[in-house]
Amino acid sequence: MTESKTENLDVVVIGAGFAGLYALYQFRDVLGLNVRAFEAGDGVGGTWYFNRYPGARCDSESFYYSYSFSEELQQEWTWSSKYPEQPEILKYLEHVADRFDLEKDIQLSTKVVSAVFDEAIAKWTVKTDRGDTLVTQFVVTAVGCLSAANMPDIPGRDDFEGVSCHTGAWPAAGVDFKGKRVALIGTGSSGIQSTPVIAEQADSLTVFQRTPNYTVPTRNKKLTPEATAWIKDNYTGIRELTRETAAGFPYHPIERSAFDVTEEEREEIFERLWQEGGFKFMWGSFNDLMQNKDANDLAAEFIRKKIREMVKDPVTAEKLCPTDHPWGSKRPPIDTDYFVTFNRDNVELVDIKEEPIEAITPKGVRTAKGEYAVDTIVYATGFDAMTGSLLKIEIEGLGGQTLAEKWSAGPRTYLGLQVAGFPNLFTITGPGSPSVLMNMPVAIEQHVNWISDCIQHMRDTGATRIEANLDAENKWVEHVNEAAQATLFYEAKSWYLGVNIPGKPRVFMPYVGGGKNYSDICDGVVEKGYEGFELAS
Ligand code: N01
Repeated sequence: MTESKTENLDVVVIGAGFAGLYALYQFRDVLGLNVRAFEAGDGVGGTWYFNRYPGARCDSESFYYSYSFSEELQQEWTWSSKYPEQPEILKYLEHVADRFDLEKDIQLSTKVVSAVFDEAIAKWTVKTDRGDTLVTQFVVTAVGCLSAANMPDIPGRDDFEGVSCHTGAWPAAGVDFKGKRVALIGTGSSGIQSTPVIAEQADSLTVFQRTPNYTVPTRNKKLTPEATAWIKDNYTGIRELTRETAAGFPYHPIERSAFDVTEEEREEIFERLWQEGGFKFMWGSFNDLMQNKDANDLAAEFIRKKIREMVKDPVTAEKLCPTDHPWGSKRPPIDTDYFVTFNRDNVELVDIKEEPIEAITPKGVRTAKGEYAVDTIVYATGFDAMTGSLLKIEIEGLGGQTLAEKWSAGPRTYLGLQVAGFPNLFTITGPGSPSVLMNMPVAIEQHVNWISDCIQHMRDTGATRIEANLDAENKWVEHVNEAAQATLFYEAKSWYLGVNIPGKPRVFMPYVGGGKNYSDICDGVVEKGYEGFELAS
């Protein structure tokens, strides 16, 4: 515990990952406010600090999965490859913290435990687990959408005598797999990225799969000096395009249905994008894959065909073929050598729909068919997404209502930015905003800029308090639901819907309406005098 102190601030930022670092920079250096950021990790980086599992890398290309706010920063930083690994992205974020002298206003190794709104003074009292008390006009959460690790409650989990680790809370010292028998539970993006790397290092790897996943090759490659020079020369246009598109990628959307072309042309398009690798398979192919099940089936079958070609054992190949949800209705992973890893002699796939996990024993994993003795268990079991990290903090708004009470039937926000009943609290990439359906830095910069403009507007007009209006919030929640229901997203048991967490309300949390459309809505709200918000002095 550090010495107890009370500070008066303009803004408390919770988190020092991509969102928190930029928020601190923007509020402190651009608006000139008195800001302090609190970060649970022992270093900055958020997601990229905690997700150090083997194989962790970004699924968006480096030149657009990065900040756009500083021309100097983007000119001086050089990415090594299209999809850099976690250490490089963490280094980038450390460089940003250093370059903009952010660390002096970040308190590391500190969790915010509560925030209580005092109506009389229109300020928040924030407390940390290190005994700090802060009185602040604004609280801005930058806690990340995927940062509350989900450790499944499997009987006997704590009795395991070997090493257990979660991909989203990976030990900073690393995990040595050499000579070890390893169990890996979970086949989402994290499990899919780590499987090939662990398989190379360990004596044996047993992958416990509950739901097979569609994944498309990454085809990572080094960025040549020519490619880097082109990117740096064209950053202005690249960044503009990321703000003009639905998913925040700098590529023009394809205006073509899967049924606008012949079968041969369709195969050729899928094949070309499969060879190119990455998310282009989704947004560079056809525009109806997430709306039309028949179109989606064609993409899904193409991927299943590839799985059957790559995996030598037909029984294993069939187990790896997803059939119970449309492609893309769960966040699609991209991979490096995932499926071919199951051709290795030291890798085994266990389908836990066939043989459910009954318990973790002191020696390994016991399923309905027997015990798998292992030395290490890797939980690649995902996150309590979008709301988990916010609800870990005891946030108390007007009338003593807590955020947990307000969201007991699922998150309710206005634009994913504010919650009625919680004035002067802003949630960067909060539920109800495009957030995880976008290239995150683009979503983050748009939110931070909007909040920053809003605070500046309040200063200019003498307002001291802003709160989302309940009616506007209700209409927005309805709109978010309707938008999702018009897509195939509802057909999967995904973390987008909270289905991965027992007891969590089933509510589609991100806004599927698209980044550009969403930012236009946010701008329109400002143009209409912060329509749907109540500002007061
Ligand atoms: O988590 P997930 P993740 N018993 O929730 C299984 C982002 N990300 O960490 O599908 C057995 O996707 C679960 O099974 P099922 C990205 O947005 C980004 O992999 O629920 N299994 C599933 O297979 C991603 O979507 C990047 O049936 C259990 C797996 O665990 C998000 O983070 C890299 C279980 C969890 O998959 C989350 O990905 C990595 C249980 N009790 C992640 N509980 C980059 O861009 C869960 N599972 C770099």
